[in-house]
Amino acid sequence: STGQDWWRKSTVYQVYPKSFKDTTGSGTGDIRGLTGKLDYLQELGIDIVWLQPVYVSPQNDNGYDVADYRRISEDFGSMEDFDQLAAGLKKRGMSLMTDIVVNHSSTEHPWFQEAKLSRDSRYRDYYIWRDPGPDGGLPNNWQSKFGGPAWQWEEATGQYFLTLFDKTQADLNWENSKVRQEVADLMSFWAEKGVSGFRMDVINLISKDQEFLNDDGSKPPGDGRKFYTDGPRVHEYIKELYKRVFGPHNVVTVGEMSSTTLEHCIRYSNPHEQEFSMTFNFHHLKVDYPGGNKWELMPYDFEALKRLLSEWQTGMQQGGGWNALFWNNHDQPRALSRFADDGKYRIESAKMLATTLHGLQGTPYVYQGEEIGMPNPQWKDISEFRDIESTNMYRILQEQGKSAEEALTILRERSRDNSRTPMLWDDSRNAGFTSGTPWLKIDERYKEINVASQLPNPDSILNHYKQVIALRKQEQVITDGRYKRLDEQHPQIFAYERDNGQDTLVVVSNFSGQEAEFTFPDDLWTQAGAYEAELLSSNTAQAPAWEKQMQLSPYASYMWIIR
Ligand code: TEU
Repeated sequence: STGQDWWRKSTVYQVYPKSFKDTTGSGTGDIRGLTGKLDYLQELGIDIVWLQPVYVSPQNDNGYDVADYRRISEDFGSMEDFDQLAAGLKKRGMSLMTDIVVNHSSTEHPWFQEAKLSRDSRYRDYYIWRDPGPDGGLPNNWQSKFGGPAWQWEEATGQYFLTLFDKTQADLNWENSKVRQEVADLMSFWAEKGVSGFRMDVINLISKDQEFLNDDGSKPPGDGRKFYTDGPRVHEYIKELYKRVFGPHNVVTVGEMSSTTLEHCIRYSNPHEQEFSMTFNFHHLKVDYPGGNKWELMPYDFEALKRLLSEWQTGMQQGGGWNALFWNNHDQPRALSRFADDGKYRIESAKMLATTLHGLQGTPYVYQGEEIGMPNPQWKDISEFRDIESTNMYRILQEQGKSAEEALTILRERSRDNSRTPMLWDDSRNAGFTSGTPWLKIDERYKEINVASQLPNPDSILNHYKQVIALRKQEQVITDGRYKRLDEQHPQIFAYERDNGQDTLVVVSNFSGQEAEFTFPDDLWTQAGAYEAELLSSNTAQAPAWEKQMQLSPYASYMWIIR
């Protein structure tokens, strides 16, 4: 069915379990810690909890290197703990979404452990093996997303295997129908255990052009991704999964689309295609990457941010696709520090980002800590970082000629660890996250920024999130209103409307630390000016009167409805 699906009015809360809540003193979070916080999430108005990987894993990429797809790692608890979590969510009318990481497995997975021993292994073709290239070197020039070549040499059998990410994350061979059946079986296993949603990791990379040609270095950056992003059979593979798992179990699904295009995301998420319910795309989170390069710094391009958000709203709407809406996740620095102000105007700008995102069409994702305004931490030195991509890049940037200090400056802004510091529950030791030694540093500001201090405060960031999340269920126009941008290249303001023929929603946000003046376009004002607009959300004590011209204070953000 289209348009009526329950998850189109849902809000998802993303849990990075390693950093959410530790109940054993191990210093890393666990499943019981999450189960103990379900009342908190229910109170926030969350419908779906996305639990990131808790499977058996060597933790080289914090669980995105899976060594057993059906077993819970002891680091996070037991299968009984998982069952209690699922029951706890069900009891509250909430849903559990789990992470499925099947573009690659850990090299410690039994399949790989057997495959690497012999070219005749029954699991050999579960992975992607190639002979050395004509010059005796690497099969081609593809680069890993975490730096270095995308091929690892296996001495025993004299071949290379493909690793688009860490060298301990071996790409699975989706050309092999046995691999595709294994994935369908493992997803059905979890669906039968009560999982009603799946997030599929870098799922648009699973179909590789079988020529494995060299990348000629043209755009996008010559790292080979044009030969495996949205590859030749990707839609076929996802439709097959829909038939085998998504349809029969009626689960909500979100595909993480690394790079990708609007056209593909329409195909991935238009219900008539029977592929995914929705897609994550990352174009709006690359507007501070000079020439698409994550490891160079520049102030973010505000006009590009607004243009991309608008293009994807309009494009997906016209194509019948459905966006996963997000500012934050465990791979990105905190949006509060990146696109707004984590200092003087921290509270106003955290609320501004929430209002701006939650008025858009799609399913919003709240990443743990975002709802209390957690910023990027202050990193002292390289020893504080844990992320494999960050520690690799600290070395690679210096190999490329940057000084250690320059590399650290880049890491402070770009590192995925920025969003992985433990959740701040209260002002007790370690912010109430653990009684042990936290695996990653606790943000110094935990005494000022934590859940306990915000729960009772009606003006807190937390209660602002609760308010905007509730609006999605109250106002149909947020689900189906046609999107239209209202600001013409304004240097400070992002403004848009949503109109569904009954109601018109208007959102106006000041993304700057200065006063800003906004004038409604004539045509909107002609229609709307005559009506009294009802203020649905505000992040300042006084909202401007409903006038054609408005003055907005720094990071002010408002949502009105005209009925
Ligand atoms: O991320 C995909 C991915 O490409 C991101 O890691 C990001 O684009 C990268 O940091 C490049 O700068 C998924 C998971 O979300 C991520 O945590 C995993 O590390 C990755 O896949 C491999 O499984």
